[in-house]
Amino acid sequence: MNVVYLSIGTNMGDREDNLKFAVKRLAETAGVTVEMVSAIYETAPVGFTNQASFLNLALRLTTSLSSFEMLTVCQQIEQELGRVREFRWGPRIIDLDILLYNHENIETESLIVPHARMFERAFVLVPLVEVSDRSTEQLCLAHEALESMDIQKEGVVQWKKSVSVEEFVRFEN
Ligand code: PH2
Ligand code: MG
Ligand code: MG
Repeated sequence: MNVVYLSIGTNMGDREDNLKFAVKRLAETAGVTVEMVSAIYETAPVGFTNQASFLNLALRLTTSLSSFEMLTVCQQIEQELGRVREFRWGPRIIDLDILLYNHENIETESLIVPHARMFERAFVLVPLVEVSDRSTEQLCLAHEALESMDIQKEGVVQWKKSVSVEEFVRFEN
């Protein structure tokens, strides 16, 4: 089994429904088991700041799928929610990013793991540490980055407490 961490973000439409739909679809995917979902955070936009605030969460899953099959699953869910790619770091209905895939380092045109900017982003690290331990070097780095940078305050505020995966799966839209 492969252990995978994802980050999900949204700042368009009904943001909570978008997150719920995405987690539900992941949980329903053959070969994927969503193990734990973080709380939902409301986060100030990073990169391009003149846009609405985001809701972000992180989750841990186990899967028999390869990293590239996981990427395809993520892209399919983005398509289902009608994501249109406008510009880099711009507003999005949903964004599913693979943060970690086991302890692997992957550098290809379509997929870079660990996610290139994850260690600098509070909106990624705060939810990630909630669903992770220090079992691999990359997770150790994530915990340490969060502790040492004191970036909790950088516009990342808990918006809704963590709930069980079952609660996401029950979601109807
Ligand atoms: N995603 C981005 C760019 N900026 N800012 C926040 N707060 N949350 C995001 O998910 C996010 C972002 C590109 O993927
Ligand atoms: Mg992203
Ligand atoms: Mg993305």
